[in-house]
Amino acid sequence: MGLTVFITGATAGFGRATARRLVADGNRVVATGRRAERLQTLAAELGPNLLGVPLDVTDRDAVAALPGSLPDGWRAIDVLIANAGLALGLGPAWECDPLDWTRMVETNIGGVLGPVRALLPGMVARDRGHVVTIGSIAGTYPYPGGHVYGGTKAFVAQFVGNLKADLVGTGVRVTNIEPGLVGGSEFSNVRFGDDAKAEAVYRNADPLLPEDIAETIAWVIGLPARVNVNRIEMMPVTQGPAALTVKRRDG
Ligand code: NDP
Ligand code: 8X3
Repeated sequence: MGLTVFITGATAGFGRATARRLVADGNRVVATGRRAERLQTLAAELGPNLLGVPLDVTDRDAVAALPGSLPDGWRAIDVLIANAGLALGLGPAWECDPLDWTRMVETNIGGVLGPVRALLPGMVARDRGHVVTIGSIAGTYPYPGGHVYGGTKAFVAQFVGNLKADLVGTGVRVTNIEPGLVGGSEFSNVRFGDDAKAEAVYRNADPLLPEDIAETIAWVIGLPARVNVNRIEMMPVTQGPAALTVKRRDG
């Protein structure tokens, strides 16, 4: 029998690609996000194994009401994919809008903690389940302009490690997937608020695609129940870490 999977941020990018992939694999998916019309379109495309539920992950009451607020038959979630997230801006820390920092923290940290806290008790009680979070290489490798975005993803990586420590001895698994450059999503459009600037990020770079992330998630949740993949770092072959920088005062 297929799994019941709950995805945050399924209206675009990785979340939508993962919903498509997991339904095609014979699972049932609760697809969430703020843009209800996109969820309706996805439900029309994928049929009865896709349940669209509008949800803002920063809405604490709505998140805390999970899974009881879901329809009968959809409440025993086997897999949570805590994917919703965003970066805002790429300027230096001292020039950014402090409200952008707040939104990143509330979405990328609060928006992971809320669904995990709401759905984990059921998984532990059933002694089976899997929490998959979407971190980023930005949580490991600092880069100019990454400040709070990278900080939120570092939080997610450490949180998942600590969850693993709590879950030892249960049948619940936890995995943080940490991608690098991925095109074909709205990530950079949201970050820059400028489609031309977003397009330039990926031009001639042959980035990863959302389907590559979906493939990785499908693999990791399909492994035998004894296997816990703690973290996966993935980049396109065109990307690598930069050397440390030294700014000389003379010359
Ligand atoms: P997209 O912008 O394409 O998708 C982001 C998704 O998150 C959308 O479905 C959006 O839905 C949802 N979302 C944003 N804010 C909220 C909110 N408050 N409540 C509910 N849903 C929300 O980006 P990606 O698919 O590229 O990114 C997915 C995840 O992967 C993010 O966590 C991102 O940080 C991470 N990531 C992305 C990389 C990349 O290069 N693209 C690389 C590494 C990690 P809606 O607007 O409808 O609410
Ligand atoms: C998204 C990848 O390199 O823009 O997490 O931070 S990056």
